[in-house]
Amino acid sequence: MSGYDHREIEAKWQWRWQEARAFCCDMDRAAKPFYNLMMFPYPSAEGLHVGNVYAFTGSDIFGRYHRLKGFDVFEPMGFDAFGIHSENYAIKTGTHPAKLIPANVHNFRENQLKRLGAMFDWEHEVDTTDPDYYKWTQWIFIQLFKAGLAYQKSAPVNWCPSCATVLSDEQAEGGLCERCDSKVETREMKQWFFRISAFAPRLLANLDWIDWSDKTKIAQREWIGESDGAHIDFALDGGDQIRVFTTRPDTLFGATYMVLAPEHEAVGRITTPEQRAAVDAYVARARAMTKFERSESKAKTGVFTGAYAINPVNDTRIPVWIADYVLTGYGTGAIMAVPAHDTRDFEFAKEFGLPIIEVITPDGERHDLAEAYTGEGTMIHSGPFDGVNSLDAIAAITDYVANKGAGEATKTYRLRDWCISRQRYWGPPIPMIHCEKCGTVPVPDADLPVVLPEMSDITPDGSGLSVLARNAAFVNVACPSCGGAAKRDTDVNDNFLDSAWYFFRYPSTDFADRAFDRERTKRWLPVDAYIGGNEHAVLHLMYTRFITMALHDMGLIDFEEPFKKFRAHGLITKDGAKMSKSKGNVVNPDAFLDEFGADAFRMYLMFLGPYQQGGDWRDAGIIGVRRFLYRVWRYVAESDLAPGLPGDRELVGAIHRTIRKVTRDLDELSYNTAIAAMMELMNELERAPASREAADILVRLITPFSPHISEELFEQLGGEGFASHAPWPTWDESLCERATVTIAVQVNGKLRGTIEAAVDADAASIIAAAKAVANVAEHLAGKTIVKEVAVPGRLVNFVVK
Ligand code: ANZ
Ligand code: ZN
Repeated sequence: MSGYDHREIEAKWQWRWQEARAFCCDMDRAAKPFYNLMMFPYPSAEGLHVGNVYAFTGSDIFGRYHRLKGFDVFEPMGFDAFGIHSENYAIKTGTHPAKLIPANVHNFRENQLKRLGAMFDWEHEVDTTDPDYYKWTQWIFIQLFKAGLAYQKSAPVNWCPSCATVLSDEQAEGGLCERCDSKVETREMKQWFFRISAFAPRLLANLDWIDWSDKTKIAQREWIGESDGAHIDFALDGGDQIRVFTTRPDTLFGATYMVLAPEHEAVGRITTPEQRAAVDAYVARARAMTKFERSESKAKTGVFTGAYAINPVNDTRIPVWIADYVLTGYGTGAIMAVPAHDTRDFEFAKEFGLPIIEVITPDGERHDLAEAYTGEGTMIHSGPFDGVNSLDAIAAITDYVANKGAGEATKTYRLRDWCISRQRYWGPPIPMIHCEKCGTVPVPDADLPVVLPEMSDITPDGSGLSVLARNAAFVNVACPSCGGAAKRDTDVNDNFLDSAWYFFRYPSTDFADRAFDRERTKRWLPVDAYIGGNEHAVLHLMYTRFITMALHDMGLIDFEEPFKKFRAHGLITKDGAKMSKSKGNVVNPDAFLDEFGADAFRMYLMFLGPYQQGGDWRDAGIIGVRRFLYRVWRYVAESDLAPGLPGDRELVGAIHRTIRKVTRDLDELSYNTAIAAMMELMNELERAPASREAADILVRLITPFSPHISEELFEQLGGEGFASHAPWPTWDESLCERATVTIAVQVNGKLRGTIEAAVDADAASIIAAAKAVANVAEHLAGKTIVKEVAVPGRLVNFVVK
């Protein structure tokens, strides 16, 4: 592949772009700002993963395409460098993270990211471990605290014994630690929370209009978990009142007992002396189980409290039980049990011999139920509601209860508050001071950042106390409010807070005195396009939306959704299998960058399959793409180019159709089909003498995918400036139409008419067109067609009887 030396070309253009600041925007004056964001990486010691390169390339292509269409594209990059991931690695290797991380960042930036040919604007880099950055992470924490959105409470939290820290619900999905896969335990601990649950209705409602990947929206909807139902108040004998949440108010007449979560605050109060010992023992046992164990446990267990409640619609006295199948922290932590129509209640009632009363019948008959009937039907045993359809009874009974002052319609959400404190070292210290006299006081702005102190031993000791608690010089401080002796909070933030606001910082990195500048933010945000992995659907992407809404409500910004468009990319496998270090099948980007160059690497990654679905990497595949680039090179740089477009009308049509297709595919991130179209065009072009204009268009079409070779060829063609800045080619719709031919239409071998059809129109379409010709239709009328012969481009013959 003689003249195409990717090493020389790629180094040359990377250097020129940097020299010319080719991808820096005028941050204060850009007329057509387009903020193109990708998920910034963890600077791991292993270096950039091919999955990172896949994500970045797809996003960069989108950004480059918009640059070519005339937008001022801002494409920043940075490092999500705090967090357990880095810290665990540092502990394992015995290198302090403060040493390890800067080296990793350097390697990522200088040896890897800069070679990818992306339009990164390195003048706006962020590094979350930089005190100039986390000063503002802490400031945001304080703003949330002042707005009542950050609070401390003692609660059962997810505890990872191996990471020795608490985790958020999102990081402990399914009961396993997101970082190390250990089984998560439940511990009662005092922690900091963000009040994300208060935003649940808005987080849900906005999903209806934001332009995001469906799979991401689905995951968020499920995680928010809205349930429509009612609160119903049950009076207890002793004057107490217990509120339940139910999605089935229609079944209220069938409530035969009540169940409280073992942790319910009323349990101690209402338990009768005779039941006390059994209840206490059960509560202790339930507390020791994790909520994942509780939700999975099959056998129904529980204890009677000795108390009775009154069903507000029929004044029946029903017993109050406690059982671990009712969870604390969801709904009200108390339920009315309707064994006839709820599966769990049915099993429980059978186990403990509690009454089962059928109130909905599918067929008007009464049944001896062998299992709960959970469907709809006609109301029975329901007083004034008998005979009503159960679906109508939902609203009717809710109203009835509301009129009696015993409840109301409501919605409940599964989304829990975000547990934000971590008992670890490698994160921004929580900027709070605890004073015996003044309570919890935020660190004054002038004292930010609270710098993470240097400590040589950062191993968590499993006590539940933070690493920082071992540092007396850090802990002891004067109270900002009264000046008395006080103590710093010794937890650090969850590293998901670092990444929940980084896109606010990028445009404003040059402002030392504010987290984000109002004008800059107005110009550049919300982000126009964000691309990243769907594994962050309920973590990062939920948190970013929460922080944005909170900042909006504080009046600091005028939008409440951070990303106009979000697309989740797919995952790539290696020879059909998931890539993993243990299998030894991880594709190392460096080797391919060296051997084939960034251009071929980028294009091959995008050619693996539909970008939003992913694909399978095969080492051999990249060779084909590399060969295609060489063919482009040969056509443009090593042929005698005749001026203008090719003389052949068909070829001109093919060129215009390709421009149209590639453009439309780029809009949809359908990169693999765009590449296939360019390859097909190459086949066509090679059949005719090379043309200058065709060469020029080809070079511009490949620019977003393979920018270095494109720059080199653009220069050889005498282009002004950079190919990366040249206008995107446009197509002429009239030239896209395919040339047509006249096709004879025969009936039993006799010419009965003609049609005009595209040269390559297929048999089915020309047969259909032929039947529509009036004279042909007349000769077919009333006859049976025995055979249809179609020779595309030539003739159609119908054999009839
Ligand atoms: C009576 C009833 C009758 C119920 C019936 C269901 C069927 P989702 O859809 O998941 O929101 N529930 C309420 N709070 C609970 C808690 N803290 N722990 C366990 N279960 C709880 O489920 C709502 C239903 O789950 C509620 O409606 C309640 O049982 C139960 F035929 O109330 B239902
Ligand atoms: Zn004080």
